[in-house]
Amino acid sequence: SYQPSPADKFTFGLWTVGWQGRDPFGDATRGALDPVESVHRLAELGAYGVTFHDDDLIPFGSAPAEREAHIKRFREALEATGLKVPMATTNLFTHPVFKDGAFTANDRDVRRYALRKTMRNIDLAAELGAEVYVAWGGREGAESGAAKDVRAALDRFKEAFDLLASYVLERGYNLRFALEPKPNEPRGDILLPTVGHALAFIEKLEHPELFGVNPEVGHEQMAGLNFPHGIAQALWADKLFHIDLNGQSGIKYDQDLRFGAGDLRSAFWLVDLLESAGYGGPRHFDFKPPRTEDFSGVWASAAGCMRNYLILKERAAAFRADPEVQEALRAARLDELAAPTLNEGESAADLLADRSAFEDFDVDAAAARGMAFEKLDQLAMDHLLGAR
Ligand code: GLT
Ligand code: MN
Ligand code: MN
Ligand code: MN
Repeated sequence: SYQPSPADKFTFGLWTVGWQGRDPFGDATRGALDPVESVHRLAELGAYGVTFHDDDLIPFGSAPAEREAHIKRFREALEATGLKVPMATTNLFTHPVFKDGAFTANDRDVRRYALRKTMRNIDLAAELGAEVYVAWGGREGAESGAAKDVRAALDRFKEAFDLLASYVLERGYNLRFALEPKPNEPRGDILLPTVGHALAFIEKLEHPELFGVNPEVGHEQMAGLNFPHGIAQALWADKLFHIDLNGQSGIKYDQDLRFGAGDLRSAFWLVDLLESAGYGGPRHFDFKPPRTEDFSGVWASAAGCMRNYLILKERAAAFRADPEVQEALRAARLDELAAPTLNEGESAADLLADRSAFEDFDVDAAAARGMAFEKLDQLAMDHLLGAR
């Protein structure tokens, strides 16, 4: 059966099931959801944990006593259900003060305020046991050219993350940061638009070891990119600190569909990759139950995310275990790709001396070899569709 349990490590943002359906063209279609109710519902559905923005839990502008009361109720719900908080993040995009961004806003006082807001929530994240702190720079960007000096903005971005890293180290928190790329929306163009941009940026920070990525399915697909390939590179770089699972159909607005909706083949290869690579982090859903749904639709959508993951996990395992697939993988020479191109200890001089590599290499015969990829991919398709 596809019944999720905490061992599956499924987590949900409070803002996902709690999304009220407000979009640029229409008002909310659902009422507010009490975070305490979300915790209970998600636990009943078999989730492992919840994640939050400061403002999801504590309404923006709450007085200190109210703030404590919200945190207390939330803690009690966590204790009652056993749900964990593996990740937290900061809302640096809803309030109009962040209209030109937060860490890279042109206004220096806004940048200082954004740092303070983040540091305060980092304290809470650490208190609640979170080990990953996500940074989605949704409004770090621009709509027009001269409005943003991108090189200066990247200096400010680095300054912010260097400060936050030193803060976490000073406080002795067991917390690492995961940068979440997105190409556009809500800004016309957002800084660090893809996984690749984020990985390159991280290497310029004072403490690159404390930083990884939190790629979101739909965000890479909005840029027309292959999500499993981006995830593979993040894994290869040891930088997959967290992941946002959802669904997207091609290059258009950020759909945030439930996981498995949208590009199903990409979802299959993603689950195959995460499971075969032994990714140990939470399977975090960042989706928006469509605004057509009432609350029963919200919970059906949340349950669907987990169910689709588990179905795909089963299909991917069946694909890998199928002897015909293993033979097809050999025919496609995946084992050869896994072997180093040079012999052990072989130098450039040795390669130059190897006539079989060049002078005697039969280029035409090699060019004529078929790769046998279509048969392999059809086997995958059969497994995905339940036809094998
Ligand atoms: C917002 C965004 C998401 C980010 C969240 C973290 S908030 O919903 O669309 O992709 O992951 O700030
Ligand atoms: Mn996300
Ligand atoms: Mn999204
Ligand atoms: Mn989102």
